[in-house]
Amino acid sequence: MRPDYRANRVTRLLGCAYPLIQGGMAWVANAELAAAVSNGGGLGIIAAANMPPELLEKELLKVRTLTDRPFGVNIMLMSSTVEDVLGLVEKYRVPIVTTGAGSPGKVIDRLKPSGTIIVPVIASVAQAKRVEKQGADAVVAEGMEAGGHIGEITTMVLVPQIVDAVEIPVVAAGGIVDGRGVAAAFALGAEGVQVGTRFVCCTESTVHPAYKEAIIAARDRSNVITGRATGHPVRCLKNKLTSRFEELEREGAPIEEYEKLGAGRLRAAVVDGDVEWGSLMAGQSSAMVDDIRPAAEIIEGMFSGAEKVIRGLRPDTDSGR
Ligand code: TUI
Repeated sequence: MRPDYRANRVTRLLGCAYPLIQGGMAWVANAELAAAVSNGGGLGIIAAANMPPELLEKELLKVRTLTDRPFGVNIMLMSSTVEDVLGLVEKYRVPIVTTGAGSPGKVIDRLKPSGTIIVPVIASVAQAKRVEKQGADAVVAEGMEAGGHIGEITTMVLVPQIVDAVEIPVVAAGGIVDGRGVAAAFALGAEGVQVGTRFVCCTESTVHPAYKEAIIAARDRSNVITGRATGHPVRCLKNKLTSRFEELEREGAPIEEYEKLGAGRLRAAVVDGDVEWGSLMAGQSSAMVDDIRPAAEIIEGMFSGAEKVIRGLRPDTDSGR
């Protein structure tokens, strides 16, 4: 029997069938991906990142043609376009907003009065407590297994601490790709999962095939964290770009050198498929991704897999006794 996720605080809050949020991956999370995830029963997300406002507007119009289910927009708080993004979220009545890479106080103050549901992605207990006080509806606790810009604490250790520290529902992120990961997240007290890397490799993802193949080829030690010296550590698959970043770190190069080297690299990877000099942001879970499947199948597989794991932990439930 399928557990009734409608009874879960996260699905009730987000209005979707499964307590799963798609990661707000810059350049990757467009209308096609968001619609595929929402149509598969999760919450699809369009990443506003540094998108020019007219492009984000196009994506918001497009997603409505592809799904009538709830979806969200991720606001990257380090972006210079935050004001424009807020205007578009209001104009198109986006029901749910996730935030990353900063403190979302201003976003909450601005969007809360119109009823927008706000779910900040955070990476420490202090940040979780702060966003709860600021009025967040739920929180995504993102461990350092995740791809892109990350904190310093693992999912295994971060999630239970945040569950203990706040009253609002906690969604676990970082390293989750299959039923085992979903079951583990729930065992730690999370009421949902956020999944990024796995969806880069879904059929509907418009990411360049070479990027998808790099994730599929990745093994346990294929990831590296660069940029610690800049205060913005980023996890990517190892390539020529990450080796050059490591050299800069050894040399103690000034921040401007990192910025110069990093400019345009994510776009180069996602759009042009430059797997040597592009920024292949991806989580440690890359090692566990070995195929490209439709988003709906991935979601269904994760939750039916989780059920099997949970049943296996309680053998008496299957024995008929
Ligand atoms: O935001 C992410 N992941 C990202 S953002 C991104 S774009 C980027 N590229 C290069 C450098 C920086 C950004 C790629 N991947 N995940 C959510 C996340 N948010 N992880 C950690 C945080 C975070 C960090 C600081 C949340 C709050 C925060 O508050 C700052 C403070 O003052 O405590």
